[in-house]
Amino acid sequence: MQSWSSPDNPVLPGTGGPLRLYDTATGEVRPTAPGPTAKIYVCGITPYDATHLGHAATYLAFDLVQRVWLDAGHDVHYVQNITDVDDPLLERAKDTGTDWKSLAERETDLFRADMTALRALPPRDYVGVVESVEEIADSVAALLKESLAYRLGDDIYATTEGSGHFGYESRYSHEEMLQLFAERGGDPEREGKRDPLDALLWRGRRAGEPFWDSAVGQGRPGWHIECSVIARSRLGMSFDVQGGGSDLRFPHHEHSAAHAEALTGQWPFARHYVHAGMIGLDGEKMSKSRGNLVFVSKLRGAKVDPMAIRLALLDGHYRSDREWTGGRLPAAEKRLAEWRRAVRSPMAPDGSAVLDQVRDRLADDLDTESAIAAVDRWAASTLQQDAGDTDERSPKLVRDTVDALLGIEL
Ligand code: 5CA
Ligand code: ZN
Repeated sequence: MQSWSSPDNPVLPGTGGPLRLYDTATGEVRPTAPGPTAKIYVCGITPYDATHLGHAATYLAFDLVQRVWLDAGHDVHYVQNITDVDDPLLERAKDTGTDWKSLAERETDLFRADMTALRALPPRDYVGVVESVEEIADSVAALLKESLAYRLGDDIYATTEGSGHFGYESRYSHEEMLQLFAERGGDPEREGKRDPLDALLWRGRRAGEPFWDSAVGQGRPGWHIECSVIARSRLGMSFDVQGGGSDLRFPHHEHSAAHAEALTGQWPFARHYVHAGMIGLDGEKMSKSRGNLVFVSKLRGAKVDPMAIRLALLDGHYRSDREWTGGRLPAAEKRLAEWRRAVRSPMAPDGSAVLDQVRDRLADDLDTESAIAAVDRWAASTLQQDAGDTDERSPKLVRDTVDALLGIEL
């Protein structure tokens, strides 16, 4: 699939330090330790509706990971998938009388446009499930051959034993896993499964559903094996960061890891599992199924500056669940206007302290609030001295810092 275009990214003087991130699997903030090329996989959208602010917040958190690594001198190999065939997409297409392929294409286009407007750096590999069916089926066949998977009717399930580490990523109790599995697309109650937590690898052909001919018969891939295969084939095992929202901690990331580990006999799938908190509206997680959504494209359509949306979403720690309230956008617009006035002020002081502080704060598990506060302090002191006489002799360093590290164009 085609990715989206990259914004210009200024190179800052010097280099940033190593990025520390909270790892769900170990429960601690640990340094990431990439080689010359840092490798990251971020779970992509299921394109049956437009990008809402929850999606955007999650992708912006991982955009910062990429920016901090680039600033630390790494090349970055970023892979993202598109779940362009799945139950919710097919249901929405049916309910609205739309062809599922056109629906996926339309919403993926909108997502690309939203990400471009928000100045998210694009993935190097943007990979659809539909274009990956063959390689996914080959992996399912390999699991069957090793007796790490079994057939149940026309479907195929993975055993949870294959990896030898099942449960390490999410660290939930068996009871919690069972409950989350039932809530998030699993089928613990299905008769004939060897273990209730076994995950669907391949869904045999059903009447009225799209299917493909493959090494394991007719049908379509299950959810977790998609990301498992797409990530492993592009990045190999033990890549640096597997990312997504906290609702992917279990079962999705646990099973994706387990499938790859079972198949290769290598561990771990990823060296860090990183999860962004949920954005809520009116006390509930913002979700397509609940319908309580604020869309990025709607805000853009209402001429809201995407940089204000970006700043509003970054003004909160990426790991905390947070509410989108009516005051967030006006506050971000005000802050953005101040920063823009400050970088145009002839009184602006040298920005190297701002660069040091923003670098330091982002490297510490993406502490965006403190990074923003550092720019605020600089802007306030600049504007205090400013008699209101502005010109274009902008202090380039702060402008570049805010651009390269926070992704905000002033
Ligand atoms: N296609 C799968 C991943 S392979 C999927 O979960 N798609 S999604 O469209 O439902 O979500 C895309 C990303 O947005 C996921 O990382 C998900 O965790 C995140 N996300 C969904 N809702 C929210 C929310 N309210 N707040 C923050 N992140 C969210
Ligand atoms: Zn995924």
